[in-house]
Amino acid sequence: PSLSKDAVNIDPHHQQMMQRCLQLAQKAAGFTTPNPLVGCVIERDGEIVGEGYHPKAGEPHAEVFALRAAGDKAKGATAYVSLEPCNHFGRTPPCSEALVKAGVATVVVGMVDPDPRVSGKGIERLRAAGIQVITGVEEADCQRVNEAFVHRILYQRPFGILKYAMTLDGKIATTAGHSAWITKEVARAHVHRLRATCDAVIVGGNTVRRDNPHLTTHHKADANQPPNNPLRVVLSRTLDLPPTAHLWETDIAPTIVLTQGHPNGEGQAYLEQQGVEVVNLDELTPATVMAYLGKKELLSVLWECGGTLSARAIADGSVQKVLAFIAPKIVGGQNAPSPVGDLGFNKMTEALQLERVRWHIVGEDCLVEGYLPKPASE
Ligand code: AOF
Ligand code: ZN
Repeated sequence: PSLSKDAVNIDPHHQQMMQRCLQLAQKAAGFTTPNPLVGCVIERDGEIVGEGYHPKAGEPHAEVFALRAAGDKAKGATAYVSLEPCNHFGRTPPCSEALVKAGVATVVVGMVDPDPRVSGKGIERLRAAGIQVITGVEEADCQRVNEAFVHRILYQRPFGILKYAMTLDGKIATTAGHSAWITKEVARAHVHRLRATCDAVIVGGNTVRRDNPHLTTHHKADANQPPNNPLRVVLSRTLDLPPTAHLWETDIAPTIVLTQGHPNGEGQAYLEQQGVEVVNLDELTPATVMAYLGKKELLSVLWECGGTLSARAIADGSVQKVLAFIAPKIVGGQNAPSPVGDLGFNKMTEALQLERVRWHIVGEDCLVEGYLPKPASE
């Protein structure tokens, strides 16, 4: 459904309240998969009488928490929600009915729900009950907060983020392969926050052999809870992997090794003994990996791999967003590795031009954030 036809989206007060919804929604970042991040604020006579957000799949939706907090004050109030209220019986009953029952007068919606079970029907139901509905408030920000959810709903695949750190001269390691550390603490803390909000981190066998990474997070959203580690995923055709690696420490975080065929029964048995799950896919490519992780209902994955795999992931449409950290240092080296391997381009005009680019200063380093252009087929 088109948002523009009745979008009243430049009222600064509405925008401010919607930003508050997004702030609430993001408290649960990394915990709601496969569900979206949603925040809700209920306001009456210029006073906030209830707030809520969706904490976790299976738990009540944002609107329910906000309505509970508002109690009788919801009558005649305005409800702000960052995502269209649902109109279906899923894990929980429809929020549209809850809003109607509570007697709210107005609902301000950030974005239409792309989920075909809901899309437009929640808004329709509210209007049919005589509630005034205003849509498209801070829509771009609402879309961005739920970009992974939206992508998975539309393409049945997780949203792929390629993250790398390189020197000012475009190297991710020295010629000898040494890479710790390229960026400083502030940028590294940023990566830990990112891992805490992604469902999986992917590397290739080469990275395990060369860097022995942990791929865990030190970031704690809640001081009383353990860090929210992502699923660690290794792609390896040969299963020729080191016998000891931090990734096999599965009491800290789960690890899956994805392979193709049955190349190495002994290697597989050894990994399984360590608690690593080994999965044989018919064909091992970034796209088949994304399809597999999509079936597991993951929303977002972080490619933290080397240049060969990152080029393949870009080429087969498994990367939607790029996060490139750039450290102001020069390491040199004709053969020192760079973040993206061969894409088969000959002319500079073929280069992939990132869209919606934003530049951030992160401590002493820089972070460039942007989206890859969608392939013509999407
Ligand atoms: C949420 N939280 O605050 C809102 C959602 O499986 P269910 O019953 O929890 O329904 C999930 C769907 O509900 C989700 O895909 C989205 O379309 C809609 N709205 N979901 O998890 C919320 N408002
Ligand atoms: Zn709902």
